[in-house]
Amino acid sequence: MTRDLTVTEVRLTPILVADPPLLNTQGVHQPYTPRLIVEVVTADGVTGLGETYGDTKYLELARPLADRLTGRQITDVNALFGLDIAVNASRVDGAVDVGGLRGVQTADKLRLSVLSAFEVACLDALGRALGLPVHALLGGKVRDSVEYSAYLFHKWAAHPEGVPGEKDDWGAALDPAGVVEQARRFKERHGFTSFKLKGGVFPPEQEIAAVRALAEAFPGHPLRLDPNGAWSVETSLRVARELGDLLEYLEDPALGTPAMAEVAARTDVPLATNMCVTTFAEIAEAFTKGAVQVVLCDHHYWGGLRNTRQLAAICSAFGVGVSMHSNTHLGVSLAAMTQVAATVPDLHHACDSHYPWQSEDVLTERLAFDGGRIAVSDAPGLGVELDRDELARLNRRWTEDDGALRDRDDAAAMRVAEPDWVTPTMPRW
Ligand code: GKR
Ligand code: MG
Repeated sequence: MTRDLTVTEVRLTPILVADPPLLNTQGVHQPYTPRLIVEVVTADGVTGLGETYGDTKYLELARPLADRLTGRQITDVNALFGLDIAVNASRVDGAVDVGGLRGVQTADKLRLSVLSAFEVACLDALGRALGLPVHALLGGKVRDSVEYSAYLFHKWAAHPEGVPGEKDDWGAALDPAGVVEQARRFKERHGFTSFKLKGGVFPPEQEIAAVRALAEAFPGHPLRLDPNGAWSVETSLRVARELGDLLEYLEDPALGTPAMAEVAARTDVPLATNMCVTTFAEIAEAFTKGAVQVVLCDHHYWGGLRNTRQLAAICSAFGVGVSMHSNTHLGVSLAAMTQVAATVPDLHHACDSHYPWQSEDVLTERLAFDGGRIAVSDAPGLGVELDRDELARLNRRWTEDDGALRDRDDAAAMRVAEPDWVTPTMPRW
């Protein structure tokens, strides 16, 4: 049977998704975070789904891309990456991404972050049209489930008074005991056996104590600590000395490749990053200097599932490990992460995911962690279905917002509680 794989429509739906008050070195998560859902519809009426960051600058780029994609084939993914989409340079604000803690911001990276959602949507549509899972389009899965780690955060019990937002039932975690309690709940609810603590929030001594408490409560479980570059080289080395035996890896202790290389040269603790190697252009320097031992890929900003596989191949050639970074995301992205992770042979660390923190989703059925793992779907495409009512509800929230929450800004959210808060200068400690 001949199929018509021509794209007849691309729907872009910006949404605001509830997010708990999770603390990081820049501030705190806002009560709602912006995401963008992309739907690519073919002449045959097949719809493919993609998801990416939903801040204004991503949306502005997605709109012309949606127009350009219409009329093309969903199989034309390589050409999609060649489409000439002008990036508004004023939207690329400097060397370090303030809100997202995701490394350098370049026009190309912004473009790739948007393209990735279109790539995933095309692959989902193609898989649905052919009756094949996305992993089959990427060469096939090499595992039946993908392991994720529990992503622990210091957090407040609730967003500041007077701030609209959804309640969460995780409670506060502002000291080592609170972190251990949170980890217990992650384990009870989802079966995770590997834990990552977001650091850079409290002075290193407190975060060292939290990791020690985790090691005592969960002996033998892999542990990681990620202060998002908040420490100097000397502080990083001190933490490495104190926690060396307990850590699977230390994630972005110091900011930037030169500092990471200096730390790496003076410790045996492996260093992971989603901040100093976030684009193909950054690989050569970091790998030559031995700055990182594990790259945490994020298919959004690396430019999709096929680029994720390319990155994994490069890492493997250099003997560098690969795993996955995550930012606040919904089930469409988790399904995409799982599909591609299933195809990467050298994936030896549990991937990160914020998903357990998201009480809302746009799927008819939430993806479930079992023993900390997500089963790799063999259903056509990504194997997930859109809940249109929920999509519309979250889009209404975005439409009704006065603009304050349409761009993630963790420092602004922190200022609600601490009016004098300014984005800290790194290194903080
Ligand atoms: O969501 O607060 C957060 C994280 O700090 C996130 O923004 C980072 O990009 O999770 C990320 C990381 O691993 O650095
Ligand atoms: Mg990180």
